[in-house]
Amino acid sequence: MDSAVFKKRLSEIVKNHRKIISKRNSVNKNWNNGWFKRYINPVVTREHIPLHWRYDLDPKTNPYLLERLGINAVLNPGAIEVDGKIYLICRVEGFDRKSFFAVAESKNGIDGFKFFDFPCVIPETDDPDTNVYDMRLTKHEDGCIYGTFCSERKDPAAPPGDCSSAVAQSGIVRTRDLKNWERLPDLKSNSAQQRNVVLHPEFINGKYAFYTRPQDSFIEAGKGGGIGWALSDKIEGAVVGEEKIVDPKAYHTIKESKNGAGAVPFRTKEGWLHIAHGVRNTAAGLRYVLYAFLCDLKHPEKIIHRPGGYFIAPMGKERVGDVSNVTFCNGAVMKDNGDIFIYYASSDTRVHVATTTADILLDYVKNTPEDGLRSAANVKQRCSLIKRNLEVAGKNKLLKQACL
Ligand code: M1P
Repeated sequence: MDSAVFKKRLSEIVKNHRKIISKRNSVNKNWNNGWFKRYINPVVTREHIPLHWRYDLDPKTNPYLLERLGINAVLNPGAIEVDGKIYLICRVEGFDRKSFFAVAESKNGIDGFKFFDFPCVIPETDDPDTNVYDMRLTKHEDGCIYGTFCSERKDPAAPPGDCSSAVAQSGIVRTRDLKNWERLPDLKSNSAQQRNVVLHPEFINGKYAFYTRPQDSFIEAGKGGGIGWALSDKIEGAVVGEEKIVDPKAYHTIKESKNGAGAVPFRTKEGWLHIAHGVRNTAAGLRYVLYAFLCDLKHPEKIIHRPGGYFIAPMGKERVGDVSNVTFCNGAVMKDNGDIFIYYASSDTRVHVATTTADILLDYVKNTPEDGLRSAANVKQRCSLIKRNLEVAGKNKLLKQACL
């Protein structure tokens, strides 16, 4: 290939990449339930990954300017605010199925995300991880930023020929600048499988507190499951004993198959706000949705409000991707003024933002009725809403328009 052709291809890929990373975002006006704002564009996709992470840009070694190391998806970021900027530690998955972490930063949190110069280099332990993903970033009151993530290794008990069975445990890293990462020993617990581990941002009785998910097998919760809560005396070589179930999975709900803690909870004036994920089975496979709940300020292991149903479910194009019908969140940011940015991935493929405020979320968790757990109970709930509305509307013309 002559150099003119190389140059032409280069100008095309550069132009396309610039277009993607400079795309402004705007609110999707078709979504209007008042809980949060949805946005037209995803905030980070595989196409946002810098070109020099994917292409060999040397015409001598790559005369056709082919992509050498493709990126399949960018999903499930942990999130943190530092000096007013928002940083996402994204799970980036190569064409080779392996995930790694990479940090992207934005001034406003809704567009303009740009990756750091290099992906994160996460040290391995003596027992190397085969795959790492879904990091939660906790700004802890001990002064450090911690990342808890899923570390996956081949199940040593897998029979010959079984190349899928895996063991998932929680890896832990520590950083002060999101660039240099110190690997601490993995969390030790009594559970066979451990994913979706979140480090609570404050000490509890002088101990480090973790939301966990004790699970029997890799995909299925089995007899285990639910969001657990456990304390560790230390973070360097963290060990937890009994995992008290804070939020169990429940029959015929959005979390009937399994659930898991999501973003690091926000401290608000009325309690710790959580965004978690719930999973149920359908004829089309597992369906992952996000739900919210509020925990007591002094006892973060105690739920005080649990609205029924889901908070965010996949909508429109979000429904389709590598693993369809999935919304997943492991990162959100609350600014000092109460503005909240929830980062969620759709169908394990790309990352979106939903924005809301602490006041709105508190209103949502406190005033959305709990799931009645039976059709008849939920019809009763809805009839009582309708009756109250008809009374309130009375002869008020404006309100009556909403009661037709
Ligand atoms: O594919 C959906 C999600 O499946 C897993 O979540 P959980 O452990 O709750 O089943 C994770 O692999 C997650 O990354 C993925 O988005």
